[in-house]
Amino acid sequence: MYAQLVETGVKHVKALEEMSPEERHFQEKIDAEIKIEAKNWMPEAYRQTLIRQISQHAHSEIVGMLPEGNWVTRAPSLKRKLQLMAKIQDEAGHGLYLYSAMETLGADRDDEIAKLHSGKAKYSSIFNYPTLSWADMGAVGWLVDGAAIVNQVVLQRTSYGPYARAMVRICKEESFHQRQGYEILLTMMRQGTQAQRDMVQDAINRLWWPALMMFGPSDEHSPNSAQSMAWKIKRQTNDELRQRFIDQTVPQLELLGCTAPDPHLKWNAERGHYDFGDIQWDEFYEVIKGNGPCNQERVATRRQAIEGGAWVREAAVAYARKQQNKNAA
Ligand code: FAQ
Repeated sequence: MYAQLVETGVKHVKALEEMSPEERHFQEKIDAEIKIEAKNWMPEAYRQTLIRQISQHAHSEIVGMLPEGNWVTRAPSLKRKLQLMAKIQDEAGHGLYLYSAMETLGADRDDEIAKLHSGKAKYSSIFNYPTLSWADMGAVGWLVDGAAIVNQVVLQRTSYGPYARAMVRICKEESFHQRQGYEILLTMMRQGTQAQRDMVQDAINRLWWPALMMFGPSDEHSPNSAQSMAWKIKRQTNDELRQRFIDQTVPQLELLGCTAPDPHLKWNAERGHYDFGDIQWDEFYEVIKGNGPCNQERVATRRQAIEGGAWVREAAVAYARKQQNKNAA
């Protein structure tokens, strides 16, 4: 697959003979599955690719708290509310590990967050869709965390050590999120009223395609994949991961007694995979350009949170300074 990507020439990937001795040594380490650590030499483009991907990933975790935060005050029971709050807090933790991993590459957290707030930085397209009913809390956990796991399990083997290690704990927590989401949906389907079952199907209808878009553009239109695969930042391509997600999700969909909004979704015995219909890539590109249903609202909420919390940070710094002066006296 990697060779195929190089052939499509999406972005030029240097062959060994085009590399400087330092670059060749670096690539040999990668090929030998030796992790790259923060203080090791690395090509500047490798560093920048990681800062781009890890910061986008961190922003996704933080912005991803917002669609679920929308339902904390309206959870149907105390138990559901506690579960949802625990999940949202986990996502905040994931953002913090990832910002820390990004800082090991020399990036400045405040600068990267400022890019998010000015609308310059990307974060996962999925979080620009609204969460309209309680069933969306189940569908987000099942489909969105489910898609995130498929992508992140592979990232546990990414070539940059701090990113790979952050992924180990994140994956454990995401599996809990995925199961709690699925359990919400199963409960609604098996113990709920017809109106609740309809709500589940409606949530799946709205979130199915956006969940498939989380894996990014198809391989032939993915400018970063060839180089990221060569550097083993990515271990599998966008399309390979998307197919894996579909293959493992359809049996769960059937167990729920629901359907996907895709008339072309069908098991293909010859390929050993599900076939599926065309993804609306125009919609994906509009969303990542900032024109999705909730982009403006999400960025505005983040900006408000950072501005509203400024006094807390200022007070903490003033208090630390006061303690320092006291200790010095
Ligand atoms: N949304 O060349 P590629 C979660 C951009 S975590 C927005 O294929 P790459 C947990 C891409 O950045 C979800 N933008 O790029 C949770 C690039 O733009 P650039 C986040 C997208 O990096 C659950 C351009 O398109 N997970 O959900 C998207 O090689 C519930 C070209 O694409 C991660 O970030 C998209 N879906 O592959 C939290 C995982 N797809 O920067 C709360 C780590 C692509 O060149 C609640 N990231 N783009 O201008 C990755 O694995 C990769 O970055 C990909 C994209 C696979 C997302």
